[in-house]
Amino acid sequence: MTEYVKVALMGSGYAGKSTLIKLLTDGVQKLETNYKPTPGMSCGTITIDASTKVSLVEMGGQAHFEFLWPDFLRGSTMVVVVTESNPKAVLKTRQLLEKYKDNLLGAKVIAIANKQDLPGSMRPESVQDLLGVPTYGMVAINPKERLNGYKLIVNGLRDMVQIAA
Ligand SMILES: Nc1nc2c(ncn2[C@@H]2O[C@H](COP(=O)(O)OP(=O)(O)O)[C@@H](O)[C@H]2O)c(=O)[nH]1
Ligand SMILES: [Mg+2]
Repeated sequence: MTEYVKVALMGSGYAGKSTLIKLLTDGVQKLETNYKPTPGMSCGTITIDASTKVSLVEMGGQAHFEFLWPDFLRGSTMVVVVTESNPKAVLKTRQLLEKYKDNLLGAKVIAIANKQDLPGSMRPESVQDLLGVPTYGMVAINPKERLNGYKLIVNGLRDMVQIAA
């Protein structure tokens, strides 16, 4: 029987959550780069091993969806906080983490400092100092980052669920 593990992507609109789902999801080849705000929810599947699949889910980031976040976060084995890497965005993300910290209890939480390709990006270590959770740099529009991103999810889940090999 296949077990589905829920991994929720959390973060402001425009951070790169949908792009990350496309980067990591089984069988998606082409990365679209024109921005469309996610209406409601978006979801993709990652196969980990014969009996484990990950449901990677994103909640629409716009403020008018925020009241749904606690429900959306519930039952997540892992929460990936996605942020743009400019200082203003990182501070906004810190506020979000503070506001929803009770909803993150029991989940493995990591952050992705996305858009490292843009000038003026903070380094992942500096973002980590502000966010207080393990933080990894990413360029979600670069297909070469697919394996890196995949490893972040799998290694994060290793503490939480049984994974073969
Ligand atoms: N330069 C750059 N742009 C990115 C990167 N990741 C995402 N984007 C762009 O940022 C915009 C918002 O991305 P999206 O995934 O829709 O954000 P979401 O609202 O968090 O789902 C899109 O135009 C993406 O192409 C990145 O690593 N670098
Ligand atoms: Mg989106």
